[in-house]
Amino acid sequence: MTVTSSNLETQLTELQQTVQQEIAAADRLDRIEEIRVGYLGKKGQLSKILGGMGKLDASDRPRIGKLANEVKEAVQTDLDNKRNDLQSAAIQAQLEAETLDVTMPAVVRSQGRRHPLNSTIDRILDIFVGLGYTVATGPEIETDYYNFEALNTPPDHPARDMQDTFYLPGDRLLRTHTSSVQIRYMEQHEPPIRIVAPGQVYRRDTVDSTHSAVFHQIELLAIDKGLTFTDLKGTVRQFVRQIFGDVEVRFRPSYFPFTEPSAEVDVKWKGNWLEVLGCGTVDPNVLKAVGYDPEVYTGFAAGLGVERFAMVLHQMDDIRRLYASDLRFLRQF
Ligand code: 2U9
Repeated sequence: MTVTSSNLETQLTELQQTVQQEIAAADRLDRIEEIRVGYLGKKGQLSKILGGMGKLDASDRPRIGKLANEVKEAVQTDLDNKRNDLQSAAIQAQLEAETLDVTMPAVVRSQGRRHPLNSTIDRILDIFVGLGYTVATGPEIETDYYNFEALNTPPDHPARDMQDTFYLPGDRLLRTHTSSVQIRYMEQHEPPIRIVAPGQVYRRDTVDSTHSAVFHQIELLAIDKGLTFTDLKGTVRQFVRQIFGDVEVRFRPSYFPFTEPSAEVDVKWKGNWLEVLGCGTVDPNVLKAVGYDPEVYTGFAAGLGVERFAMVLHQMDDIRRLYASDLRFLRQF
């Protein structure tokens, strides 16, 4: 095809129209770059058209050259404008996608918390660990030996009655106190011993507002050379004051098969004497049962009911609330 100026003019105007349509239709930024390279690039359509310039009459060249420049600038401007439009639209879309509605109601996640029984156990154990005691645990299913016999509880003792203990088939029973843990521990360790034994215990009690067939105890035991009832009193006083504050404490004589002498401890709480634990000097028969020489070693022990402590500390009137899993109750703690 011969190159004429009108020919080139037509090609240039057509090119401008085609590019403008393509630019108008472009919907992505990389498409803009494709169009630019395709038309204005070194090997693009415009260069190809201008390749024919050399064959033009010299008199036509300035006019066609000017027209080519105008087309190029117009296309470049269109490309720039469209690129800006697409970029703004992209930023706008991103902003909209990332918008935070600060007025939206929060998602309320309910938070778990310690059960009052567990927090009471932790509080009590922390005090004894602070006094140098080690936490010891043992089985809830026990033999008569570990639950009664080794603890100087004779076969005719009322605690052994079918009415008071849950017996299982095969000479097994559900432990009625955690004292069996201390017997097992003493069998495995030589004095000096300072242990605290928390755990669930079982008694055939009729359930009411202050009794449960399953409850929690914490018992402590210290065995060493030269331990006396005075050491027991000091330890109990220290413990009671850490739990209840600066209260009056009173020791009343009592009886337990595994301690001699034995005492019950009361604190003056909101104007009344309140029994909080039992304790005593370990009976020599218990020491003998685990192979300790009672002429060399003495010791003291104490036991308390965790539910009772939790109820006193949190002013609860019914032990059954501690097992009911009622969130309206538990959320108070
Ligand atoms: C060994 C020797 C002695 C543990 C003791 C008590 C006194 C006591 C009760 C408190 C309320 C049980 O939960 S309760 O019903 N316990 O009064 N417990 S002395 O004496 C021991 C333990 C282990 C080897």
